[in-house]
Amino acid sequence: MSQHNLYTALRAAFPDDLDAVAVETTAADGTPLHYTWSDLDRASARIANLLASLDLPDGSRIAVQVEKSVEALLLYLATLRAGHAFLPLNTAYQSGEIEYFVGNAEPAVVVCSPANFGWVSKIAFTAGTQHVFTLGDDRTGTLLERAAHHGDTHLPVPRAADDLAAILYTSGTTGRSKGAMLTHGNLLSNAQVLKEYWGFRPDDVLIHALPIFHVHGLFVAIHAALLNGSKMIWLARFDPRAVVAAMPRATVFMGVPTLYVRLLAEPGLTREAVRNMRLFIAGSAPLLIETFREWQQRTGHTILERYGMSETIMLTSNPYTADPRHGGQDERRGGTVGFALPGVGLRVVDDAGAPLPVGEIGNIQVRGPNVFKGYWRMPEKTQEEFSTDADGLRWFKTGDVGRVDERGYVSIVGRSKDLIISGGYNVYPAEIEGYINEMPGVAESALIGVPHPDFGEVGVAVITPKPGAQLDGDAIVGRLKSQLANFKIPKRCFIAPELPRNAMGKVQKNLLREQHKGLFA
Ligand code: MCA
Ligand code: AMP
Repeated sequence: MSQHNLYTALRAAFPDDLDAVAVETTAADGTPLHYTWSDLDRASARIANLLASLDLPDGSRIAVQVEKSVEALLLYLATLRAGHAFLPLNTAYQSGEIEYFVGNAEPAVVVCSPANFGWVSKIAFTAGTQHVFTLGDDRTGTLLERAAHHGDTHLPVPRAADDLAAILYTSGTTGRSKGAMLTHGNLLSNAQVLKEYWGFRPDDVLIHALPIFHVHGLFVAIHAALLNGSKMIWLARFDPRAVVAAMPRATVFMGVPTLYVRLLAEPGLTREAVRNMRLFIAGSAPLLIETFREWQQRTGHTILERYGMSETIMLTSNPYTADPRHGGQDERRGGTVGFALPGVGLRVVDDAGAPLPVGEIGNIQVRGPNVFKGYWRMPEKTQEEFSTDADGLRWFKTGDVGRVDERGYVSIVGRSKDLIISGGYNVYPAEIEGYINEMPGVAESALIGVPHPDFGEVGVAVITPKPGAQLDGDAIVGRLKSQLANFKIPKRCFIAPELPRNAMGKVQKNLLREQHKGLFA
């Protein structure tokens, strides 16, 4: 069964010349660093051997909250090799958030930044975790110290396609986050489809400028490069100038729309700068048509927009070259997310679950080998999110609202889930409202998404006080900052005597959105 261990497939795609450079990056002090394919294989073997030496139960969760580094990538590869489940956590998460994830996932191993060891290890040990290691972004920490004592060869643990490879927490519309369980088969099948669909070539060079704790940076980008034996130019954080400077040596770039907006503000972005590039891919949030057009005019390149989710990895994509399934159509259409990827079933249904005719707007449901196994220890929630059709096929309810045109192009026109996507990060209003509502003097609150020129959308809170209470929006923001990841903090807080409600008593967020839509214009 070892052929289903994702690492086996990635390793098989490494080039013959293992001494060629696989990852090029820069240390924090500016020193250039090069990792060969052999380095990736041997260093991840050492960490896999360390994990094996801990005698962990099969399928243990390895929770990781560390700054981006090549060593963090090695830890991901090592976790696959060792047959455990990788659980990446956003570096912006604060102690309350980490406490929930660790309590819920019960990881056998937690890896954190050396600076956070004090509070993270306390949470981990309290939750019963046996092993806490540290990993800095400068090749320091106990993980590498311990791994250095282990051998640099390791055979991937045999895994079935259905075995768990990763858990990605994604917030729910109500209540707490749910852990989406992705298998080796989910990840590999999707990576193989994208490799073909996006025409990846061994001589491609990918600029990797995204965080590696979500699907986009961790799976879509890394697997695309590794499954092709393509080099990555690895940037620890997104810096538009550094991305433009890397372009003459690169061929592919992937980013959320905010990255494209910021690149367009960079004077160095010229046709000359992109002369070697073959493909720009965008996703994770809607790409504004203005950004799509401005990019075309400025660079001569047409951004390829695609759509996916943590639960499904990639679902649709605009074509890279002619798509024979769609009459040889090769146009990348702005404002659409393209066609359902090969192997992905996509349908649009009404609220009762009945399929709608071509062109009509409704709820998007999907199926395919990329669709996750279920939510970690939440069988009922999992069941609620799937529907079974008359032929017995199971469809996952995406919570996205859209349509498919007569040519097969999918457009996302809205969401049935109450979700704000800010700079590519998801913010679930219910979570933030919960924190605000617990503060003294607060009667109730509503978090709405309003348009923002940089982040696409940002959260704005409207809060009503209890009778006689005096509330201060800035103080509320200050308090939230100590409790929640920074991207979840409302950019503004308004105090209002009441929230608008409909006849059923439901808060009319659409009216609040309308009222505040020009806030950041
Ligand atoms: C940073 N800030 C934000 C965000 N990021 N505010 C709202 N939304 C954000 N996304 C705020 C911080 O709170 C802080 O505010 C200030 O900006 C500076 O923080 P810093 O960390 O320095 O910001 P940055 O480095 O400029 O980050 C912006 C960013 C980052 C590079 C756009 O947000 C980013 O990397 N986004 C990509 C997310 C991503 O990879 N998503 C993929 C999810 P203050 O100073 O007030 O504290 S995967 C997915 O969605 C699916 C499956 C898919 O289809 O791909
Ligand atoms: P996540 O929970 O981080 O996996 O976010 C998944 C959600 O991001 C999807 O359900 C969509 O709402 C949104 N999304 C991803 N890509 C796109 C896109 N290209 N256009 C519009 N929305 C997108």
